[in-house]
Amino acid sequence: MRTYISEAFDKKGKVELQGWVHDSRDLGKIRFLVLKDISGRIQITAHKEKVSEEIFKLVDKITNESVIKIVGSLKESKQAPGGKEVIPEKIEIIAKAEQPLPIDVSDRSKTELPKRLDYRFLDLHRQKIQAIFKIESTLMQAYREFMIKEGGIEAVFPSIISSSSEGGTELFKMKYFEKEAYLSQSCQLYKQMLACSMEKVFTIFCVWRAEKHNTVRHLNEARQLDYEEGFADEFKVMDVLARCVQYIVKEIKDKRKEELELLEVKLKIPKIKYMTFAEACDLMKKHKVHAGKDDLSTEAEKKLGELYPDTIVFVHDWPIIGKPFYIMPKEGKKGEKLSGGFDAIYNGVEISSGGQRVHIPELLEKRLREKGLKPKDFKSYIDSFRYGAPHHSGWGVGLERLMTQMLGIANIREVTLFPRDRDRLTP
Ligand code: AMO
Repeated sequence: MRTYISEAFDKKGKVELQGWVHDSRDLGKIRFLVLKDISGRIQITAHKEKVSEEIFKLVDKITNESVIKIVGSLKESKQAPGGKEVIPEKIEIIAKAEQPLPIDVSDRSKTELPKRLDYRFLDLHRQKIQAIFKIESTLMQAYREFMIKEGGIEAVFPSIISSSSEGGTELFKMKYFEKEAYLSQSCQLYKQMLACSMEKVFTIFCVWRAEKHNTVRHLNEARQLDYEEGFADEFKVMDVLARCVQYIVKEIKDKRKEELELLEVKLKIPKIKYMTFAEACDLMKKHKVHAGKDDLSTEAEKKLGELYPDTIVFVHDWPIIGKPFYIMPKEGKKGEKLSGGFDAIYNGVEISSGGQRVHIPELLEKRLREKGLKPKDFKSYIDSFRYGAPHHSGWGVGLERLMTQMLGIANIREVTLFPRDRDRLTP
């Protein structure tokens, strides 16, 4: 029966291990292999005098990253990492790895990201890369746990839509029998409809955006953590978001210590800061940074990250002109045309946007027209607010953005298993 490597360190006698050959060394009369599986690594030591000739020869032939099954006895060893090694008695090559490997998968790999992504399946043999996706898995689990504790209902929404949910641009068009349809830009309209009956809803949703630019912060296929709550204003849901990210970070700190260490990341539970859009603009003026007019500029987001490190900065009371049709307009103290919309900036990048929604059909029709969209294309969405729909608010967090900002990783592709960008459609 197979023993996982981490468990072998607590055992004595004979074990059967299965895994990948991470490395090999030839010291003449001694040959070493490093075997790895999902639980750890162990040294396999073959002395010319202590193993059969057949095994000694076979060890020589095994290429790095090949999959092997090995039966051997465990032996205490001061030199071996972890204090134990395995003396092989039987080795079976389950799957030979062709040589040369197309990318360097050693711990100190120097292969550049685009090449690594071409061979992502092999890149995933690396401990550091696995650490990223183990953390991502814990992030998603923590998100679900938090939301369930909060009383949320997890929902699944359609990925084929008939009209834009985030404005008229950036849609991937597709043929849907005799009709034209689009890949979903967000689950915005559906989560709103659901919050108007089930109050607290959440989902992890895949979104498609046909943005032509190739940046380190954008993907054409991304994932969002979405939340929507009935009877809530934007301040209520900003508080939910603040606690949610703090919970996620705490869970990762507790459950992914080894992975964080491997990635050399010192995670801190984020602090929370609130400011209005006008206050953010004043702050930028003071620091001589271009703030942006209806939207915060990339430089302004970066500056907020410098001024408030390890902090989620909520910028609210956003000018309505800079927000989508579904965001509720509101008037500022001096009659400014503001909104119930907000953005959340974390370590210099927007990780989320959200706000209070328009739940009044006539106002929604007006807002759609103002954005150059046709109310008739949104009939069922508008109708959903005609028969008893409370005010409601929500947000969407970019899963990959949260990962990059939490781990201090510059390129969003690094935290995406199989990224889709302007140039990349495989693997
Ligand atoms: P928005 O379009 O701002 O809002 O998206 C929400 C969050 O998703 C992430 N994100 C992206 N990440 C990578 N690549 C992209 N191309 C990309 N686009 C967006 C960002 C962003 O903050 N429905 C609303 C949310 C809401 O109001 O509930 C929405 O989609 O982190």
